[in-house]
Amino acid sequence: MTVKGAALEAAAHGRFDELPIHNPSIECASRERIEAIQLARLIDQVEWAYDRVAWYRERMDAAGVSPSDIKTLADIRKLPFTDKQALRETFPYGMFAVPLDEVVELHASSGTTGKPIVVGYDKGDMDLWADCIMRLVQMAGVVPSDRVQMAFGYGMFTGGFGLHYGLQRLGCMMIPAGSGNTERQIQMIQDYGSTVLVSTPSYALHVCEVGEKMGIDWAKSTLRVGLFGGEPCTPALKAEIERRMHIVCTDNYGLTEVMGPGVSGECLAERDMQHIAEDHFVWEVVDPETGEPVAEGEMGELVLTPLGKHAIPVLRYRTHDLTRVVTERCACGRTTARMQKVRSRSDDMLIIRGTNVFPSQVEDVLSGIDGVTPHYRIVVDNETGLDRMTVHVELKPEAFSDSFEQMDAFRRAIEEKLKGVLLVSSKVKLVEPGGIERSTGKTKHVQDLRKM
Ligand code: DLL
Repeated sequence: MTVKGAALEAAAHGRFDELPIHNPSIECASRERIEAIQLARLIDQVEWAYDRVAWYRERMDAAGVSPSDIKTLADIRKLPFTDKQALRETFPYGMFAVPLDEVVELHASSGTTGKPIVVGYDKGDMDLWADCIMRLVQMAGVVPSDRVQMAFGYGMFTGGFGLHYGLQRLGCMMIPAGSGNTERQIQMIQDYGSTVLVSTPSYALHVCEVGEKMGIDWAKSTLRVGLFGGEPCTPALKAEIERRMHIVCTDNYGLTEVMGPGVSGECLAERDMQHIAEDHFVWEVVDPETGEPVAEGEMGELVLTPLGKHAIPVLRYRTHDLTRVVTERCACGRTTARMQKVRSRSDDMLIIRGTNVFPSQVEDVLSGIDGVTPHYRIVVDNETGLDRMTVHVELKPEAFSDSFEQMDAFRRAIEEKLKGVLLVSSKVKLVEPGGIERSTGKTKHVQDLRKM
C-alpha cells in the first residue's frame, strides 16, 4: 500500500510524536484533571437540564434526586436514563432547554419507525461540535491542506454538516459532493484532486469497485485518507479498502441524540479503539439488561451524557451500542479513554428459533472465507411456521465455477462454518458479483420479514 503524506508516513513508522494533537491540554491530560473537568461540567449540565426541561425535572423529582446530589462522577448513577422514546414523546421541541430563537441548526434521525428524533444546537453547541471534529480528524491524519470530499448527505442526517464544519474550521478545502452518484464522485476526486473521502465504509468500498471498473488506478489517485463512520466497519473491510484504494482509513463514532459525529475517533496508533472526547462526554458502560455498571474494560452498553451542550441537555443516554472502554494512555500520546469500535447493538440481536444471533457474527464468519466479498444480506422469515434465516453471500468473480458440484460444495461449506459459530442452521444463497444492492449511506444488512 502506498502511504501518501507526511502525517501518514510518520504514523506508518510509529513516529506518533510528529502528528499534531488538536488540544493537548485536554487530550493528554492526567485522569485526575479529566475527571475534575467532567465533574464540574456535569454539575452544571444537570442543573441546566433540571431548571429548563420539564421532562428531566419531573423524572428527577420522582426519583428523589436533585442537582445538588451530584457531588462526584459516580453520583451520575442517581439520575434517570434517557432513551429514544423520551425524545420521540417530546417531539419536536419538548427537550429543548433554550428558546428557539437561540437555536441555529436542527438535525434529525429518522429511525425505522415512529416519529423522527429532532435535535437542536445553539451557537455554543456548534463551536463545541466543531472542536470535537477537529480533534478526531487530526487523529486520523487529516491536515489543513487536505481537500475533503464529503460523500455524506447534507440533509437532516448529522454526518454531512457535522463533519463539514469542523473540517472547514481546521482549514481544509471542503468539496460538498453529498451522497450518491458514484461515477460523478470519482470524477470529482480526479478533477479536484480530493485527498480525503468522508463516507460510510460500505459506500467507500462501492466507490472503490466502481472506480476499478472505470479503469482508475487508485495507487496513483490523490486520495490518501478515508474518514469513515455512521456504521460498523470490520477490520477486514477496512483492510480491504486500504489495500485496494491505497488510502489509510479510520473510523469515527457518534449519534444524533448526543451530538452526531464527534463522540470518539480512531487514532493512527491503535486501530481497534476510538478516543472519546471526554471533556465533552461522560461515558458509562452498563449491563444492557440491568442498567448496572460493568467492571472497567468489560463489554456492555455505552451510556453517554454530553457536557456543555445547551440546546438539548441529554442526560445518561442509552445508546444500545455495545463496547468496552479502557483508560490507559495510548501509544499516540493521548490519555483520553478509548472505546472499542462498535460492532453490534443490544437491539440488533436476532432470535432465530430461540438462539441469539448477532449480524456481526455472520460478518466475522464471512470475512474469514476466501472468495466472498464484504457484501452480504441476512433475510429472516417464518413463512413455513419456523424461523428461517437465509444468508445472501456475494462472491468474488474468481470464486465462480461452471461446476454445479463445486459451487454447491462451497455453499454447504459456508453453511457449516456459520452453524459452527451461530449454533443454529441457516441457508446460504450464493449471489453473483455486484448482486447485492449497494447503499450510498448506511448499509442495512438485515431484512426481518417475520410475521408475529
Ligand atoms: O451515524 C452519526 C455519525 C455520522 C457518526 C457520521 C459518524 C459519522 P445516527 O444516524 O444517529 O448518527 O446513528 C447513530 O449509528 O448509535 C451506532 O449504532 C451507529 N454508528 C455510528 N457511527 C458508528 C461507527 C450517526 N463508527 C448510530 N461504528 C450509533 C459503528 C456506528 N457504529
